[in-house]
Amino acid sequence: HANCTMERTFVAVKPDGVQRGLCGDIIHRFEKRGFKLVAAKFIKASEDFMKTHYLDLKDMPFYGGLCKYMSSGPVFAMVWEGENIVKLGRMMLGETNPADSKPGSIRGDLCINIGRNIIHGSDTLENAKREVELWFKPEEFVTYTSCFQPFLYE
Ligand code: IDP
Ligand code: MG
Repeated sequence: HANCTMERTFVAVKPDGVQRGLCGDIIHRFEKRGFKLVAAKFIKASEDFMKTHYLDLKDMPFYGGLCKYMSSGPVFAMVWEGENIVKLGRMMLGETNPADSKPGSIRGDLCINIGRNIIHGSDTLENAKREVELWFKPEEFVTYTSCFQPFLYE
């Protein structure tokens, strides 16, 4: 994998996904694809923290409700690593609206409503960097070698 570009992306199971017992299914999909978990924590974020996370959406009518919902219960926050993971991760999530998400995607398989779409994933490399740094301190990353690597990357 010396010639491929490794990326990191921020993924979080939202409070509805946690309550519905979907953390395992979601983690399993990223594991099975071959991605590498490099940081994870189970936390209840504050409303102010979620306002920072979703700052890009501050002018949207759903911003207030979104930040309340995201801080209403625990989220499972993770950083996953792999080749092209920002784009591939978004494809695994499906569309923002579960109604537009294809079966086989996380949202297309596991949820119905845009305001309860169970999972967050960074949409660009730039936002991934920002979100990873917002949610995790450097010492929260675990450095290890995945034994799968030579079988996942040419
Ligand atoms: P994304 O999560 O697919 O990146 P964004 O447009 O960044 O979608 O919106 C962030 C989150 O805000 C969505 O995942 C969803 O929970 C919520 N959201 C987006 N659009 C609507 C809406 O029209 N009504 C209610 N909630 C929305
Ligand atoms: Mg987004």
